[in-house]
Amino acid sequence: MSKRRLSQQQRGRIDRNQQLRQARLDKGSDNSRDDIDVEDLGPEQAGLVICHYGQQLEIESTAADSAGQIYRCFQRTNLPPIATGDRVIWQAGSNGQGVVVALQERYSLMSRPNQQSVLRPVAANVSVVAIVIAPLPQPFSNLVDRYLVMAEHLGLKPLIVLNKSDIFDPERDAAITEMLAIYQDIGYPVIRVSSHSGAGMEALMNFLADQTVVFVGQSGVGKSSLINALRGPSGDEAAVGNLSTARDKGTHTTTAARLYHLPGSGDLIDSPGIREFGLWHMDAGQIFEGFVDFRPYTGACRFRDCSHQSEPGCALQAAVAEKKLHPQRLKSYFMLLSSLEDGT
Ligand SMILES: Nc1nc2c(ncn2[C@@H]2O[C@H](COP(=O)(O)OP(=O)(O)OP(=O)(O)O)[C@@H](O)[C@H]2O)c(=O)[nH]1
Ligand SMILES: [Mg+2]
Ligand SMILES: [Zn+2]
Repeated sequence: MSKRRLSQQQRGRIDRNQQLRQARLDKGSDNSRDDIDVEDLGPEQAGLVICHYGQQLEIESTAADSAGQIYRCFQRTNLPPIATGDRVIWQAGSNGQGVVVALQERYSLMSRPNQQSVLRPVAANVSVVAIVIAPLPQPFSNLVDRYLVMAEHLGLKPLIVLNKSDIFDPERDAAITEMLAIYQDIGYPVIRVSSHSGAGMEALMNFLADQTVVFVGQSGVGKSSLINALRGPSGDEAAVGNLSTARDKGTHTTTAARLYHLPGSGDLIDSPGIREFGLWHMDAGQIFEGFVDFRPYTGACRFRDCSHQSEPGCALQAAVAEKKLHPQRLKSYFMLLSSLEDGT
């Protein structure tokens, strides 16, 4: 292509931009996204994704002169899906909207399938997964196990948080005590707290200091309430929703993952509660590895393709018989495997 043709193209673009600017001046402020032309964008700068909902990203500037300011941005279509917690490069537009132009390397990415069974990124650059349960709504150990497998698979540190200790009833909730004992025996940290009474909150805060933590679990267990309690009065508290009166279930108050800074150092990511999610992006071997208490028995069964159901010489069944492995864990493992097969 000749230099002359290039310069003609350039001149054409300059003319078009001038017309656009003039049109904007004539109209006053204009919020339409189509008007953002490359030449209208400010310099590239670093930012942190605070929230991603629909097509929009909320980006917090991390540049020294504007640190902490929030901008609404779109992302360039050639970029992969971007999640809350991602570090990005973005450019401010002249109409208050910005454009994310690059995704920086992430050291972790937690994804899970959405309602339509499409695997979606939820939180990036997370170091701890806080799995929250409560006496109400009633916990499912299989859901906790799914989160544990996912955390192990991603190399993230899991923490199990029992919230609402103020309404914990040792008799009614005996099954929860038993469930938590299993996790503690395996070596998982368990912290009992109440975001309402403040009990245990200091221990939780100490565990989370300097970390980037994503709070996960069923709707209504109090993830947003815990985040509010950890941050203290801020003026931009996360929304909290009552349980449905009929069934003691959560009411899906949080609808998109959102990052909050702790007053000291550390970040908390609130996530929408879900009741179930599949692990079908993993294979059976990866799920086995996600049960850390099974690891001593890897390759120890008599048959190499042992299904650990009823074969002779099964090391896992032997460990259960010797009370070295809790039967509930094996049961949960089979449940996860069968959910892989039926795609749920
Ligand atoms: N008794 C008691 N209730 C609590 C506690 N923490 C939260 N709650 C209540 O539990 C309900 C649900 O709290 P949320 O913080 O909205 O729960 P969530 O896990 O964020 O729910 P989703 O956003 O729907 O996933 C609210 O009515 C809270 O007031 C607690 O420590 N004790
Ligand atoms: Mg919430
Ligand atoms: Zn076996």
